[in-house]
Amino acid sequence: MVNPFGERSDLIVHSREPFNAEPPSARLRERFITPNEAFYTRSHGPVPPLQEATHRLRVDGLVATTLDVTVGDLRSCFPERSVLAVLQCAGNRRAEMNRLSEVSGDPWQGGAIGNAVWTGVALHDVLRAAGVATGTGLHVAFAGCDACVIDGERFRYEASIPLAKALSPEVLLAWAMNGETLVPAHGFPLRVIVPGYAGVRSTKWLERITVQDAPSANHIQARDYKLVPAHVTKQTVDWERGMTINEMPVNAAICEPAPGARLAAGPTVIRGWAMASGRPVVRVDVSADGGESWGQATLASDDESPWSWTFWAAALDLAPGERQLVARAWDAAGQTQPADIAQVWNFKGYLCAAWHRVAVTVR
Ligand SMILES: Nc1nc2c(c(=O)[nH]1)N[C@H]1C(S)=C(S)[C@@H](COP(=O)(O)O)O[C@H]1N2
Ligand SMILES: [Mo]
Repeated sequence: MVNPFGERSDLIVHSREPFNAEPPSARLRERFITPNEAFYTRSHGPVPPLQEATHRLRVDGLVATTLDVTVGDLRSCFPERSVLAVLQCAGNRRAEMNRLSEVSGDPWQGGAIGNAVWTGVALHDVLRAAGVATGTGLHVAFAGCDACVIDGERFRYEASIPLAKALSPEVLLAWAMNGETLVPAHGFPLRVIVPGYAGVRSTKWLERITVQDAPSANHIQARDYKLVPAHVTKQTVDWERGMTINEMPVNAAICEPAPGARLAAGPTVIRGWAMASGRPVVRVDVSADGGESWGQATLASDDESPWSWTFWAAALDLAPGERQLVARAWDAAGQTQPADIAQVWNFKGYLCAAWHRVAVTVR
């Protein structure tokens, strides 16, 4: 099954092969834990047909003992762990950047994000069992078995993270999502989950983990998913100077009402999500006048996991006219979001975390 959403008609499909699709924002706000059938999918190539019984994972590189294991071996050798964590594409909200000036990549609206309970084993347990090397400057690369084609180049998917993050307890090799076996589109039978990092590091269809002294040289790691300044173009980009996108910035989105909604004057409730990659979201401000004046939303606090998102809601009293609703979140370090898309625009359309603005008509 390539399309894990079933026959839902409200889906925003960016491409069929590979299958890239997101739910409308309002669907995301229905449940704090995103149901599997409402969770975006983002793949660079076709979903590989894999079987759990025969699938093998190799752990090699700077380890004392190379491991070659099945998912069953992982289940029986290591304690099971679960983490509630957001998975978000680095290109989420990219469509808003397109309105300023065109960016490359699928025009994700606000739905390339979801919050799920991931279950599997801790990566650090597996790395320790292999006798992982110690030292600074080491990296852990995750290879999938899917073949991607980008700019005419065909290659296996691979991404890496620093060893220090790989040894953090929240990083999992996961086989289940919200208590159900992963479906093929989400990485069956085994994927990496790197809470707090952009989705690109969470390799699906995992077949190899390599401990090495440099980041992966793969296209995905070396010539993509990097943040560059606004003046850099596809023609002038020097990928080595780009910043590797790992942690995601504090961000918030209005899920309801939808852009272009027609609302009755008077009290209206606006709702959305906010997240800050491991730091608590401490405040969400909302405005009904484009950011001239602000009030505070109520947070549906979540003590369960620092990797989860936060839901928020606010009551606004709307006067008739064209109104611009705005939301911005603050994290526990007192950091908030930039006001304008122009401050964060980049030709790849990554990390769109400017104030979220939704235009509505009030009568
Ligand atoms: N093997 C493999 N892993 C992958 C990808 C991919 O194309 N191939 N896409 C990555 C990207 S860019 C994102 S945002 C997440 C999306 O995970 P999902 O489809 O389960 O939502 O998977 C990541 N892992
Ligand atoms: Mo992504």
